[in-house]
Amino acid sequence: MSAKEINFDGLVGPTHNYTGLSWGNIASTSHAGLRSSPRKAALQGLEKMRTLMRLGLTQGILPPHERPHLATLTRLGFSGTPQGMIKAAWKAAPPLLNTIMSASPMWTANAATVSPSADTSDGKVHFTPANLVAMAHRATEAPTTSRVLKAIFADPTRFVHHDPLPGHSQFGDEGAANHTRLGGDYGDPGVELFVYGREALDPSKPAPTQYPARQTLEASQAIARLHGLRASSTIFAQQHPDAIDAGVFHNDVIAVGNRNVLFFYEAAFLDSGALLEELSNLVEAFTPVKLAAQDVPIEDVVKSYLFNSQLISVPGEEKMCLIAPGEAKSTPSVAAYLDDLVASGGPIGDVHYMDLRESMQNGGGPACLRLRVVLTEQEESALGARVLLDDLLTDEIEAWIKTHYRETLEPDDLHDPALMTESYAALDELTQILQIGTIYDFQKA
Ligand code: SUG
Repeated sequence: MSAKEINFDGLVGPTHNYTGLSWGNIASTSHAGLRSSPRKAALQGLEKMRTLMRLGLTQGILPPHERPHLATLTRLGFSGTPQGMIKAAWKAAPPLLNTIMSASPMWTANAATVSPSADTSDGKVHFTPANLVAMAHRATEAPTTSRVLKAIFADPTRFVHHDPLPGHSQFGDEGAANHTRLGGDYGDPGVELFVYGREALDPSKPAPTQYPARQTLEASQAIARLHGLRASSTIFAQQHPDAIDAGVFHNDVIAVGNRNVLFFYEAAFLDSGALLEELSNLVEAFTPVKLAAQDVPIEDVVKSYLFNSQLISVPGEEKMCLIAPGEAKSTPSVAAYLDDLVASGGPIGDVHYMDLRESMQNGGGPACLRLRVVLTEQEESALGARVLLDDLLTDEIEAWIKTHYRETLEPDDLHDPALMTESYAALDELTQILQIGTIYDFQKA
């Protein structure tokens, strides 16, 4: 069956800010306290989407979540008017309010794990929203993500939605950021590679010592079971604990795959030898592209987010293309490596650099901002909302951003009650533009 990969990018929300919530994500902690630009962030993201469209790819979009997330404040014992709750939370502890103001759902690589219909035992596309339990500000995302995915992939004859895994660190799940599908054509049965940071049931196994390993083997195994994947073409590999301790909090910060190509850093996996052997047995014409540690130090890999590039097949082009962050160009060791890589005649023939600085300063590069969904033509035509971009919709979203988003936001602005009113009004309008129905709590009140 023929199928294509559609990137569903997260639209940056109106409260995009820097308060350093993600321990182990060096960009997030090192930019804490900076002034952000929600408008610039959203426009930078939209420009990436336009770039992929210009290359001939189908591009999807996922809406931001409601912020402030008042439901979390209610669960934490705050009550009264929304304005009163915000004031009380700020007074109790600003970090508490920061937690419910983060625009982190923009990084849709963490929204869910998705298995295409060619890989699943019932021939349907399976979705499991990530529980994101490792970080408090992200642990509240799954219910809204689930609502959004169910609204878009609504047809029960084609799409299956699982509940997020139980909310315990033993089942810590960060979604597609730790999941790569390899194989031939997108419509052919593929090999699903799950990369985990630690084995929760066996603490004697290697694990990072400084920063959290957010994804467990147990979570990855549960998703493979839920999705009905063939055991013979499902691989579980451990990320190198030293990489996590160097700031690689998700596998997509150190490796990226597409079809028969895996582009990765030498020190990405605990046992690269075994993984590469398994992949060469399972993937036809498997082509590993390895960056040696002696060519680029891991600090530059993390700083530049080289491996958080999107590796894409461009229609009509024989070679693949990287959609890389601008920081890869401004990091000399990485820029030189990429020039050589393109000139080498290997499977990667081109690099497009994108300015995503606003998202990057929170540790979110090109690949963090997108959820890959492989769909057949029939599945694509069954989508239940207006979320596939064309020029008209992209222009409408751009105008919507320019009308509603603030130019700048300081961390101290987050308790401004006007920010809530503005954000909710904007999001309410967006649901109409996207024809996605009622997905936010505030719309039900
Ligand atoms: O979970 N940053 C995100 C970045 C996610 C990147 N995603 C992938 N690698 N796929 C995170 O650490 C920072 C938010 C803040 O500090 O407000 C943040 O959540």
